[in-house]
This record gives sequence, C-alpha cells and structure tokens, in this order.
Amino acid sequence: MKLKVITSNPGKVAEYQRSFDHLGIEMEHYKLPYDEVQTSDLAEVVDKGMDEIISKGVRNFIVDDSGLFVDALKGFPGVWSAYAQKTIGNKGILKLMEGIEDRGAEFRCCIGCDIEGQRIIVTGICRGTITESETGDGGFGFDPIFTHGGVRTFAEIPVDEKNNVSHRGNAVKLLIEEMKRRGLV
Ligand code: ITT
Repeated sequence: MKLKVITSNPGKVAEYQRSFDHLGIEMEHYKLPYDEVQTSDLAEVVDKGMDEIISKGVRNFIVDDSGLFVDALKGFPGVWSAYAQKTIGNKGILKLMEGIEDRGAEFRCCIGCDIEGQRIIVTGICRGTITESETGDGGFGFDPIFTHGGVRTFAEIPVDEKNNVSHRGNAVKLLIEEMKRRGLV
C-alpha cells in the first residue's frame, strides 16, 4: 500500500516512512498546497484541508498540522508556528525566553488520514522543555531548541528515537491502532 504525505516538509515524510516501514506501507512525498483555515484548533485545520484535497480528486493521503506551544508564552507560537519559524526562527523564540525560568513546552501534531474512502483524525502530544541554546543538526523546525528527556534535543537524536516519544510518533501510534481496529491494515 502507498500513502501520499501532502506537505512542503520533507522531514515529516522521513518520519512517517520510518513509522510505517514495519507495516509495508510506502510513503510518497506529494506537494499540493491547500488552505490552512485560521483557527486555534489543529484538528479543524486538518479536517477542512482534507475536504479541499479530496475535492481536487486526491485520495489515500496523510496531512499533518503541527505546532510548538510554549507554556510561558501562553501557548505561542502554537497555530502560528510555521509563520514564527519563517520570521523570528529558533533564535527569536530563545530571545523571547531569555531570563524565563519556566521552560515547559509541548509539541502537538494532528494527523488526518484518508484511506480507502475512510477518514481518521488523531492528535499526539509531546511534553518537554525549551533549551537555552540551539543544539544539533538533525531534524527540522524547532527540533534544535526542544528536548523531551532534558538532555539531547530532537535535533541530536536519530529519527527512530524521536518517533518513539514525539508528538508525531504518538499520533502515528493512535492512527495505526485505529487502522487496525477498522481492518484497514
Ligand atoms: P506543511 O504545513 O506543508 O506540512 P510545515 O513545516 O509548515 O509543513 P506545520 O505547519 O505542521 O508544517 O508546522 C508548523 C511549524 O512547526 C513548522 O515551522 C515546522 O517546521 C514546525 N514543526 C512541526 N513539526 C515539528 C517537529 O516534529 N519538530 C520541529 N518542528 C516542527
């Protein structure tokens, strides 16, 4: 079986491929821009995005809307994560966090999967902390400033290790459970 991963982000595709390898499901990077509705609810963005993609005749795909929610910044950048990453970047987030002791944050990932005419939407969370500086060359986005275990950042660990604990990995676990429950895999 093959699923399209509809995203502009090749890092997401690599993570999905590792997560679905053991099921023999192949991930195909598919670029198709779709509107991301302005809402504070990741699942709503995904649900509306899926309607639009299906209306263009594309089926059997995954879409993923994710974000970093920092406690001390009242959830910022949250639904504005892509914009924040492009504008102020990781250095800008670290700057906003200067002198702040509460470094708590969480990544959230909402996955929408269209498979054999069925729709599954799941959300995964990963709690962690914002580091004092950027570390590591792996991963993407906010990975160099986020640590789950308090030592290495997501940019310093292999994809499999990130998938074991990450927001996306946790969402994938729920997705696979639901696929199995429905007899789709
Ligand atoms: P698409 O919307 O095209 O899928 P994107 O990278 O813009 O790609 P999101 O809107 O879901 O994806 O992500 C918002 C931002 O959060 C973006 O800058 C990502 O790089 C970042 N992000 C998402 N997941 C992440 C992860 O696992 N690790 C680090 N940063 C992540």
